[in-house]
Amino acid sequence: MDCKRLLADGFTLSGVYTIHPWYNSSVDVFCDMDTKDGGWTVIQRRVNGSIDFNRTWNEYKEGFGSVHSSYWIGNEVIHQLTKNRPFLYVSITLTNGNTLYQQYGEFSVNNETDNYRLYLNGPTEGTLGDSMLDTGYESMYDLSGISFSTPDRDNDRISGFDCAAQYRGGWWFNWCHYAFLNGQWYPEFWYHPWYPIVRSGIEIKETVMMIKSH
Ligand SMILES: [Ca+2]
Repeated sequence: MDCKRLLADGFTLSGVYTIHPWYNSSVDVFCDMDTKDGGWTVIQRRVNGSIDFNRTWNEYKEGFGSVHSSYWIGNEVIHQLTKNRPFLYVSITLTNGNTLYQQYGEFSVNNETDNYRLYLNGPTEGTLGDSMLDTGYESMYDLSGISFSTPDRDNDRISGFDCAAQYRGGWWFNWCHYAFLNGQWYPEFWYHPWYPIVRSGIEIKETVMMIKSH
């Protein structure tokens, strides 16, 4: 049971709900019942810098933060919720109030044995532009097919360099990235939140990553 199911059951207000991603499990999440027909399960949300996203492998696995403000729902939950390859919807709100978004047709995260490897597929559309799937030059920054890395576990594709430790957050790092929503909050240095539309140094007010099954 997820936010889409809750919406179908008549819960039409955005807010915090308890969902059951798999048998005998329960987890609190923020449900967005307004954006694009609602029913979105929020897996990442940041509204300020109060929650540090520079965390260990196990913290990213289990999740951290508060569903009432900023949180990462946890890679294990994301894995369980994405087995049917739902839509992924990303948004970034800037301090001038503008909200930019990008939607992808298919999103899933494999199990821990496979280092929570990302699968991402089109079609994609939005105002952020595609900085995850097809970034051009020799695919060095394409993130589909890439393992998850944290500052204490380097699974990126650069030998002799540790993207997660260098940029201080967990993510699917290739060589390293054009998109990275778990970076350090302003005024700390956040490298390429969503290049080239949201470059390093552009102040961010809110980020959201959310999913909805087809
Ligand atoms: Ca490396």
